[in-house]
Amino acid sequence: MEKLIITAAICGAEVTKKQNPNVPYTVEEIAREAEKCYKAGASIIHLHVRYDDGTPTQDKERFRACIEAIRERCPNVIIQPSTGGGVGMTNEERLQPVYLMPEMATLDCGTVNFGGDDIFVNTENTIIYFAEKLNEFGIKPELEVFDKGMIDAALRLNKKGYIKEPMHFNFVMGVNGGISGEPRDLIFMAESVPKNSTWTVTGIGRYQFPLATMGIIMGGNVRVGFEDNIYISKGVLANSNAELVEKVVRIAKEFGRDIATPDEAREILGIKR
Ligand code: KMH
Ligand code: ZN
Repeated sequence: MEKLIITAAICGAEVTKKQNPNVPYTVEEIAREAEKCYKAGASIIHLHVRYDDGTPTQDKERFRACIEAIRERCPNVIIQPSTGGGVGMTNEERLQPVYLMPEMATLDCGTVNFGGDDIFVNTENTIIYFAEKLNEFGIKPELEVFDKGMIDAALRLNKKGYIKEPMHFNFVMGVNGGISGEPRDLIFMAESVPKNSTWTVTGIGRYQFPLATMGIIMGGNVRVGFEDNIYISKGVLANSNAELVEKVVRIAKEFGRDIATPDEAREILGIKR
């Protein structure tokens, strides 16, 4: 089995300090959390950025500041900016970090309800437009799929040449409106991607560690972090994203799965620097 790639999604666009006071907002807080996660075993930082008051933004200069601050503390970690941003942002807003030429970025593969009146919109034309931008800049996409139909959408766009192989999927499971996070759901998702692709699993809320454990056993990879879950165990808030990463490392050790360094993750994902 390949080594385990751990991604830390340290702040997202929706979770707030009201829910967990340790959610990072400022450049300094984001860089500190990223460094702690890297030291704990994360090889990828999935990055959203905020203004100091917590407002989510896709502002290119804010991304630049956060990326530089993270690079100062951990020069080799893979930084994966979000092109999803926050619900309701325009395509051009969302695409801004791509112009900083990161080695990786997300590519959301369909529209999904996010609870209440929130809809995270990704029309087919949006997906194609974003895919072409990532191709233009040589950025490795992480294909964010919130449901099985989004895998099928990605495979169709692969056939049409918009998404290149080997594909790397992120199964985001347990979002209101997306696929649930039961064991049968992960098996269904993992069996639905081509054999030459790689995948990581993101369990939302209470699904985080059960799905992480399954991902470790099945030969997939794992994402944890405050974007997806704020608890280290039932009802107990995590002090840092790094605690969540450390827990994954402990589980992986129990099952004899070694942890990938950033360079090993690049090799596994086919990222050329
Ligand atoms: N915040 C969500 C609306 C991504 O990073 O690409 C979208 C999201 C997906 O988080
Ligand atoms: Zn995200």
